[in-house]
Amino acid sequence: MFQKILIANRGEIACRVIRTAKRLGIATVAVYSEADARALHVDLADEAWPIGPPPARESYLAIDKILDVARRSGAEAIHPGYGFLSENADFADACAQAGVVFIGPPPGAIRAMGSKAESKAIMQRSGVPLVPGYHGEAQDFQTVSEAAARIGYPVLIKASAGGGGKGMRIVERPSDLETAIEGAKREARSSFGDDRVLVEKYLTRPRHIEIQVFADTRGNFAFLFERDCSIQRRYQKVVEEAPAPGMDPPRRRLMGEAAIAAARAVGYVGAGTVEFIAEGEVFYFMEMNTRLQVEHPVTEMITGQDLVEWQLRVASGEPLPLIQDQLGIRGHAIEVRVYAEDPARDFLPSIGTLVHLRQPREAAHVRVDTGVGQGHQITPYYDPMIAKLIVWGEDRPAAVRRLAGALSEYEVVGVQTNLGLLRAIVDNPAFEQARLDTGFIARHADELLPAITPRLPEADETAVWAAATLAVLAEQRAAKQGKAERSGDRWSPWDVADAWRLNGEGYQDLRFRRGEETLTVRTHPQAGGSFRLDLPAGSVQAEAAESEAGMFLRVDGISHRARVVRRRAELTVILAGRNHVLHQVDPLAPPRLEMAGEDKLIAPIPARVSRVLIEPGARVKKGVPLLVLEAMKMELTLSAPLDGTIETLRHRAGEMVEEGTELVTFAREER
Ligand code: MV4
Repeated sequence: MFQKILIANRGEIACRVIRTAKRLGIATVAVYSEADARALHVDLADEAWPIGPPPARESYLAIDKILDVARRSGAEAIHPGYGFLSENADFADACAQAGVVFIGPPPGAIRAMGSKAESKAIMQRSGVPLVPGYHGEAQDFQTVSEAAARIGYPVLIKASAGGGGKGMRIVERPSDLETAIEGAKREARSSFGDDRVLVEKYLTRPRHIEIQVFADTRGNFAFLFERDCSIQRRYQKVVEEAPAPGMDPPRRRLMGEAAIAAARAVGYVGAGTVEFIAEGEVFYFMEMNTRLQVEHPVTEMITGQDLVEWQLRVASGEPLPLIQDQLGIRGHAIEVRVYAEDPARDFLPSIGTLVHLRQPREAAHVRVDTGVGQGHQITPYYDPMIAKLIVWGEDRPAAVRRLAGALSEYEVVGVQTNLGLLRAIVDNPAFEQARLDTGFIARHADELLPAITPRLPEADETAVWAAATLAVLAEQRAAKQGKAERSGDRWSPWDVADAWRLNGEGYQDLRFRRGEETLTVRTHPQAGGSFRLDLPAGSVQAEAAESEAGMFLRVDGISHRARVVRRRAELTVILAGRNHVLHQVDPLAPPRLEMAGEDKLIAPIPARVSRVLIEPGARVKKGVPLLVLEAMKMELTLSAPLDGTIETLRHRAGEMVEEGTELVTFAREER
């Protein structure tokens, strides 16, 4: 077994690998970019080496820098995690040339499975079922249309060089085929520089079921059963679970053996995942991932195995820790990916500081794999994952219940998150009844992604205002007590925060703003530390007690749990599983500057200007693309907010811009 390994990754997977290495007594070397200098994985590792500026291509993708650290630190092996260099055959080759063990499959297997056409040809030879279709070189319309007729409509046109759904076109009838092929070719050419297409039988409601396979250097193979990853959004997995609902043992064995056949065909070693789309009784090969998947923890939870330990043992030449017949399934596990994304901006990454972060309490059957903590930054350079939440239950309903409970414990302030979507999925009857397929989110979009946030029940609405008000009053009391203690006259009447007034009952008015709504709450201190609050819905009796677990609030006898987090004048009240943002209005503050109107083009998130599409002086119509921004391997096209003449372009291609930066100004006469 290794004495010291380097983890060529960051975030939750780096922390996760370090955790297993430590348990096995293996020393760990972390690498970090300037943006990650205070990241969690840097703290957890035995040693940490800087490898460059934040952009991944100058740090986590910089093969020479990583191998240089491996050499200088004496690391014998490198764990690539997932993403970054984990499926880069050239990196695996470079490790071998540097005499460092790459903890992953042989480069040849990576290359074979990296090519869509080659991987399908290998599957065909190995008897692994492929979707009925045509993948040939001849691309003339006659050939493709005859193939489509043979397959039977509906068919799916896909880019041969593509992946992740780019360029896919569903064709319901022959008359639509030619247009669809032209569209797919155009998109394939612009996305992949290769306009070849293939045509397949279209499965209308498929499930995404993948098999975890493992192979060692002694020719042993095993499959660690399946995961169902059907709930995806824009081809990104959102919920993963194991075992797949409704899977029966004979079919599981069939799929497992097909997956092992695929792995064996390429001389596989290490952890791999064979992805299938399945519908009814049939299942077809989609692709093979030659890395440890993000969702591997659900497999670990139902098999009781540590897959990173398996990787380390196999990479150091040991045999598989268990053989097939020693592996079994116990219970059910579900994982959700908690992301800093903004549902109001089509789930664009939400960049910022995790001012407040409270993750579910870890327990026997609740696991939180995270790479961040309170106060850490979600930056525009990397995947905006906050954590993976994984739960286990004796059966699926128990796991679903435990997941709902764990999700209710999440508290995040400082960035937007997808927690609302995750909670809606887990509460959705179709999910609870395991009616899953890859169209799940699209089909239930109205319930899962409501255009407007549904109003809270009256009692919760009142509780939100009461929580904010009592939090401010508690702050004032604490400040007065602090002042009294510092003044040396603890009992001075001037320092009692009881809203005492000459000739009348004491009261204090507090003003808040929520969106466009401004509200004054008159507060009347009562005996025993409670307050009467005059709210829009009427007066209520309210009291609160603060603890590490948050605020315990009682309003007219009804109790609520809440958390109030202050950021300058902004108060975020976390209550009933949602964040409610209020602003405390300081009556003495100057009037709020009007926000920039729609006649400006400002950067919605920190990003790099990747393309400028216009010149100063150009006249543009509203909606015309002006700039393309790039953040975390995603492109965002910004269009003209009005008809007008471009006055100035503030930033050139290649420059980094902060969120809120003004990018383009329009000539004054048209503002
Ligand atoms: C399909 C399909 C239905 N029929 N192929 C999406 C991206 C790529 N991984 C393959 N994908 C699909 N291929 C045929 N013949 C449906 C999908 C698909 C999908 C597959 C797996 C997971 C999520 C998906 C979401 C939409 C479409």
